[in-house]
Amino acid sequence: MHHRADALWFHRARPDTFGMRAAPRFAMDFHVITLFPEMFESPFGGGMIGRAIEQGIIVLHVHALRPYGLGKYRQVDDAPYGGGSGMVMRPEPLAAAIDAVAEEHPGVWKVLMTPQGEVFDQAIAREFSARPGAILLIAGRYEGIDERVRAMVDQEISIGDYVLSGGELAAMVVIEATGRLLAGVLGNPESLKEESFGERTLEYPHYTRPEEFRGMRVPEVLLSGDHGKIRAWREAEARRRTARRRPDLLERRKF
Ligand code: 6GU
Repeated sequence: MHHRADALWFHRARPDTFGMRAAPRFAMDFHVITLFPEMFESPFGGGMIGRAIEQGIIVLHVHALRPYGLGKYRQVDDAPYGGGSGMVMRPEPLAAAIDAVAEEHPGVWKVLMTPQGEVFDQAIAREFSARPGAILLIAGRYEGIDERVRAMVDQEISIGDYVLSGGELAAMVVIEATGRLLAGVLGNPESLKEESFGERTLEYPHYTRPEEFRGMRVPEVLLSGDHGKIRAWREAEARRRTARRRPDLLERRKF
């Protein structure tokens, strides 16, 4: 039997499960199935997501796949039928791990991390952050996973057109991008509002002190104190930049 003991927990007990609180606070559970649970330790030890985990806004459950492996050696992969190089992840350990998580969290949204999936973007991050239930991210390794695992998941996600050795980093990208959209994770919710403009355009250029650095001056308009003019300048710059660097964003009006 595989129980909670098999999962590594990198979060403190959720502080908002009992007692009084000033305002109802939303918490989101992420589950990950991986052969390398250690990979999830330091990336979430600091920063915004680390703090959100400490505060119980994000609850991260990392489930090691190895205990679900087959036989004495807890085998999780095998040679491909039909021949060819590399190993393929067998379906049974993944199925057992997925079932174990789903049993504890009925209705959990199951996502397979794979380069063949739908490409993750800000719209999917938003969808995920608005989901009522937990999200399970399944990180594959080796050359691939047995095709029949696809029947066990709700969605397949890639983080872009390049090859990673495993889905772990991809899963972390999804957790970071989704987690920071949850209420209370960002220090300043205003910056999220400003970003929604930035979803179909790149950001405008930012400047801080000093006024002159190595011969480069801060644009005068930013020193003018005229907030209407500043807003107009920023929007124009953002649009100009997007047209130059990422015209695809202007064409693809998804948001
Ligand atoms: Cl989700 N997995 C792997 N192995 N490589 C990737 C990816 C995922 N997304 C982009 N490249």
